[in-house]
Amino acid sequence: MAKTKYKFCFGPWNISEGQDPYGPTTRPAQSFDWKLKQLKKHGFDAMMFHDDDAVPDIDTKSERQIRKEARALKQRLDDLGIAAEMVAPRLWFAPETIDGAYTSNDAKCRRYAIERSLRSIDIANILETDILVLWLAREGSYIRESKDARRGVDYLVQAFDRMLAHDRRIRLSIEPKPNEPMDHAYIPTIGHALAIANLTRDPKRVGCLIESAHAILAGLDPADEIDFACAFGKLWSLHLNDQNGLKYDQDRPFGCTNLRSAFDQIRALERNGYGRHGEYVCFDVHPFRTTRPEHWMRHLVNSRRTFLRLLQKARSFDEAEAKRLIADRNYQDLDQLVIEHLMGV
Ligand code: GLO
Ligand code: MG
Repeated sequence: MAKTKYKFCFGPWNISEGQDPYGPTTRPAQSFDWKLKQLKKHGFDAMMFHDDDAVPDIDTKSERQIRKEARALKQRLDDLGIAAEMVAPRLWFAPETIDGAYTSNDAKCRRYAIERSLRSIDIANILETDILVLWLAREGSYIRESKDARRGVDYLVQAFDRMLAHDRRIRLSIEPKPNEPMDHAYIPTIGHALAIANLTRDPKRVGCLIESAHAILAGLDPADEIDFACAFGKLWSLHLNDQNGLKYDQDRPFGCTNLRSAFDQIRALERNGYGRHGEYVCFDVHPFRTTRPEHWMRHLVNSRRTFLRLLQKARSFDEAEAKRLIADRNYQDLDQLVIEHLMGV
């Protein structure tokens, strides 16, 4: 079978300015046009969009205005030959989402979250992508007794059903993350995402997105998460990055910390044929705070470069020898085979 030719993307938020909870930005903001140009220049094919990346200040705009601005953006993307990989409602900034979005205790806030998601679907239609990514940032609890997690599931299903009914083609790609900003999230793993899909009106249009760092934060192996999602035919998007252990979400360059795990993630993508039906490899990575403006694209360029180098490693791995060692239950030498292959000796 012909080898998969992977397509790459990132989001405008991945060219971030360096602020953290303890200090301000360390780089001046770049314009959206600059980001689009960089994307093309560095061999990427598509951009991911939050709803308000596509239509800034979306909450102040009418449906008509939102559509008009989305159409103007589509024209710009077409002129530059850039696709939109997905649209994601940003449901963690507005005052209405302080206590959660779809699962807020306040009915008005829940309505806000659903309405905003429907507008995101309208934008996705105009940008010609059928993927709505749902990173359920504030769906969870800080204080367990403040929420009813069973009701939380019902609210999530109600919200997903509204989105599925709004558009017959849209597919919901749930991005699980176990914590941050919440203490505990309601959909912490791919298993949770795929289980809740079955409660919706159209389970086959509810799938998932795996982010390497989020899997690591959940104490899971990202490669196994990939295999699991693919066993259901439900891996529709991917945020590759890296994470150094159980601490704040780091969004480090792909492979920079867990090189062997990155190799295993690529092997999992390869054996499942990820990318053969138009799926993209997205890098949800951020520059280190120390990064100078003139080195601004390096984290993205390097992640893509590492991916392509590890892809060669995955494709040149001695599968016959691995098979022989597996048959002999000689996992010691299988382990060493992998290590030496990665070391290039
Ligand atoms: C944060 C998430 C975030 C989402 C993005 C798309 O931890 O990874 O970056 O991927 O907002 O919805
Ligand atoms: Mg992500």
